[in-house]
Amino acid sequence: MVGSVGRLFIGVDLRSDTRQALAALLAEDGVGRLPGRVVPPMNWHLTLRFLGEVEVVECDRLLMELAGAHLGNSFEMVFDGLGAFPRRERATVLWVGINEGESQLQTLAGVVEEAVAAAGFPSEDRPFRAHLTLSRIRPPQDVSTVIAATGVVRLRTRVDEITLFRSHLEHGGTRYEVLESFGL
Ligand code: 2AM
Repeated sequence: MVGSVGRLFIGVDLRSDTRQALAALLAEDGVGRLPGRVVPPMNWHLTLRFLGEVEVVECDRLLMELAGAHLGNSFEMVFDGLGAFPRRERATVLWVGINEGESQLQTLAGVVEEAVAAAGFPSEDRPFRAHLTLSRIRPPQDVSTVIAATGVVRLRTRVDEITLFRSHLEHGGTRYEVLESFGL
């Protein structure tokens, strides 16, 4: 069958209690008004691998590879502090970083990359950096003050599955649909 399944990516979804707790923490810290295009809490996730437009056949192969992949054990991760890409003084992405659990996420991203490669996708050359995007900033802005003004954003949660998402670009903004989840 020929045709596109849409714009896909593989990531770590947040449990709803984690989503709420993180939103509350950020609000408490006065990060109510972030610069740029703010990602609404319901869209928060960690991207492990962006795929772009995917054909039906490629998607079938990917689902098979992910289902057979050795994703490892579930683990705990700790969200810890804000940061920016490419740098604070000229930021295009403002994010929440991961402290504990970062190496496991790195390993997981590696396993996902192998599955993606086995499914026939070209390899990703950008190095993986675990982060949760809070806002996308165009043109770039200095976010040093926003980051400095933020108190301790520390939240522990458990990663026990990865998710294949489809992103829908709609008038009201982006909507992420869960296509399939794979337990660790
Ligand atoms: P980000 O969190 O760093 O912004 C869904 O669009 C996810 O895929 C986003 O969270 C984004 O990661 C990532 N993404 C979007 N477009 C991308 C691209 N062209 N290359 C790599 N990652 C992309």
